[in-house]
Order: sequence, then C-alpha cells, then structure tokens
Amino acid sequence: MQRYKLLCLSALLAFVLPFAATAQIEPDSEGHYFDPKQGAEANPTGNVDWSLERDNAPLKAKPGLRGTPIAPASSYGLPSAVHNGTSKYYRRPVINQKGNSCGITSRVTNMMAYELNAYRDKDGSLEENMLPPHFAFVPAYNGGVAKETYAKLVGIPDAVTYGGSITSSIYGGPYSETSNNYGRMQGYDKWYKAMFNRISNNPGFPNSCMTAAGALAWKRWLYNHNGDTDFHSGGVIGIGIGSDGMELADIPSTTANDAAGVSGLKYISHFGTSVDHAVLIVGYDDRIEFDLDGDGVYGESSNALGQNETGAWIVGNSWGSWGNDGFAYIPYALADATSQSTTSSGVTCYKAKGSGWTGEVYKIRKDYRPLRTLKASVAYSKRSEISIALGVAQDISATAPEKTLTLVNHNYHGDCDGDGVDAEVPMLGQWADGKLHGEAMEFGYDITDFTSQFDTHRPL
Ligand SMILES: [Ca+2]
Ligand SMILES: [Ca+2]
Repeated sequence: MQRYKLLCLSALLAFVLPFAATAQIEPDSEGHYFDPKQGAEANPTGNVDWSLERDNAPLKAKPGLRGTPIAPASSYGLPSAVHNGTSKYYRRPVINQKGNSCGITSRVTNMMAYELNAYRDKDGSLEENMLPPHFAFVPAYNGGVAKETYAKLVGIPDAVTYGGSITSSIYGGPYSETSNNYGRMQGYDKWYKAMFNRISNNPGFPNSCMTAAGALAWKRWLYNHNGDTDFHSGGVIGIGIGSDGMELADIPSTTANDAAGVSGLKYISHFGTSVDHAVLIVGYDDRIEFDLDGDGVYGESSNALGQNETGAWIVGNSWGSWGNDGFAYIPYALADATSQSTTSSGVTCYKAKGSGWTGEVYKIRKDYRPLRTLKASVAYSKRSEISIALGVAQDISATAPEKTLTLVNHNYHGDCDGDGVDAEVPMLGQWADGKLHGEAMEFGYDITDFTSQFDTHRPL
C-alpha cells in the first residue's frame, strides 16, 4: 500500500475513475442494526470529570455503593420527573438511524445537536438545527478518527448545509463503516459553517448511576446541567446497551402510575447479554412503580431480589417510533447495559448483570467562532494513500515549519475495507448522483487552536 504525506496548500492531480459499488449492511428481522463495536460506549473510561459531582456534598462519592437506597430527587430540590426528549431542543421526529450508525447517531445527531440547541435556544425539529450522522460516520471508523475527534477538531455541518438530516441528497449515503467510496462534503464555506458546531470534551461521570452519588449527579445534569444557567434546559447522557434480546413491557396500572400518567407506556423489562447499541438517557421519573420480582406487590423498596421497584430513567433511542414514540423507561434497578435472568415467585425475573452505567456527556463549545482557518483544495486519485498535514511558521520567509499538524479530516482516509489495497477512489468519493467525483476537494480547517501561540496580528 502506498503512503504519501502531503504538506497542504496546493492542488494535485485529478483522474477520472471507474464506478465502485457500495458495501451493504443488513438489519435483523425487526429492521434494527447491531454493532458489537458499540460496546465501548457503555462506560467510557479514562476521561472522568469529577465536576459532574460537584454539588454532591450531601453524598460523599463512594464507588461501589450499589444497592444503597437512592433518595428521591425532591430531597435535593429537584423535580420528581424530567423528560428532555419532550423539549423543543430535542430532534423531532425521533431519528430512525440508517445502517450501523448508532454510535454517531446517539452522540452527534441526538446528544450534540440537543446540547447546542439547548444552549442556543433553537428548535430541534428544524433541519437548520440538526446534525446529520452520515457526514462523519465512516471517518469515525476509519483511521482512528473517532466521532468525538470530528466533533472536537473539525465540527459537524447542519443538515441544510450537508444536504440532508441523515444522508445527503448531494454527497450520498447511507454508508457502512466499511464503505470505500463514501461521498465527502465539498466547499470551504460548508466546512467553515461546520466549525461552529463543536465540543470541547466528552467526559464520563465518576460513579455509576447505581450508586447514590452517581444517580444524583445524573439527575442534576438531566435537570439543569448541574446548575449551568447558560443552558435553556437540562442535559442528556450517553450510554451503551445490550439491545439484541432486549424486551419492552407495559408499565402496570397502579394508583401511583395512573397519577403520573405513565400506565401502559413502555419500559425495558430487560436488556440483552452483551453491549451492541448506543443510546441516550434523556430524563428520569421517581414516581413510577414496578413489580420486578413478580410477587404482585408494586413499588417495594427492597423486593425478593433486593431491588428497589420505584423510579426509572428515560432512554432516547434512534429507531424512529420505537417504544413511546422513540423513548422508553428503564427501572433504576435495571440500569446496566446488560441483564441476567433469574427466578422469583415462580416467574422469570431480571437483574442487572453489571454494576451500572457511569455515562458520558458532551461539553459543547459555547459561542465558539474560528479566528484563523485553512482553505485548501486537494485532488488525488487514491485518497487513502495520502495524509494531509499543515506546517506553520511566524517568519513568513522560513523554509521549514515551526509546528506541524496532521489534519484529522484526511489522514490516509477513504478506504475502509481493510484489505490492504488502496481503492481507486478520489478525494470526494461517490456522490448521490452515482458518480465518482475526481475534481479537487475544497475544504476548510479550523487552525485557531493550532496557531493560538502565534501573534494573531501578523501573517504566518
Ligand atoms: Ca414486587
Ligand atoms: Ca481497500
């Protein structure tokens, strides 16, 4: 396989190339896609943000407090129920993901767009406020450029700019994570617009939501971003679940559930046994009662399985109208990516298999605007052979850069089948018109952070 490092700012060769087929992925019998690689979404590690528990003074964080009674939110001045999926900032209608794109759909299309809209007070049902998953879906699997890296360093274009809220009427799709020919966005102005939609970080909570400290931190984030008054509503939280084998059931009609208006709505009675799907937690409801051990008694504080039968998280999925118009409840006692079956009162019941989610959040860059950008035009016949890097020096007569930067939007990208042979695909790939586009790819790249140490009043 050829490998060339391309120091940017010039246009290269253009070729006319033959047509290439799009790889297909298949849904299961219910039309859903599963992806074992999403297991990493369950509990992001190594990026813990203790400030997410900064107001938990009444509860000293003690990892391992599983089973500790979790006090109602009202004891801490929080509402007994929050559902950000009903907020105008959440994408509506709920997206029905295309392909194996649950990771980027849950995190970018649902979480990142929601957080930006909640900060900017923008309507999540309008395309101008949506972030399409298939802009960065394939790159998120190609060359180690995670979706978070795109969200941090490149940005995500809105759906109007991209030409579609899921796939693009211009650049094509849907793509699979092994697509060689995926279409790429064309034009500096579009890449420039994407630079405004960015995150600074994607930290995880310190403690599991099955601990008292973790559950309270989640509720504070869901209610009002843990007291961040810059936002117009609460936050959402990313998790991973075992969706293959997961089942829904109806919330039973009891006095408490009738009063809460949730009787007959769907809850997840158990998950599968391995993590394969990425979703969001969008709210909680302390009022709901279940009978998780099947003994006919609802809302026990400690049932025959040692479970608290009161309260539920609210999950936001990406399977269209699934559950309650895209959402479902998860009993607090089952708040783990996977479940295991057991028997109690002579019936099959379920317990959490692990120790619960820690959860991940996206911290957006508020009011961000790029101050210095790169505008580049690059053509090449086998895009996966090249990496594009930028060199900079304060002395404009310098012959060598003081500092270099490999651009994450093109670092040997564009051939995802892993067969070791570079595909004959040009920079822009194949578009919705079915043609491979060999013209030069024009893009922008935000170098504000990269050049922040240099004098902004002088040329570089
Ligand atoms: Ca019970
Ligand atoms: Ca290949």
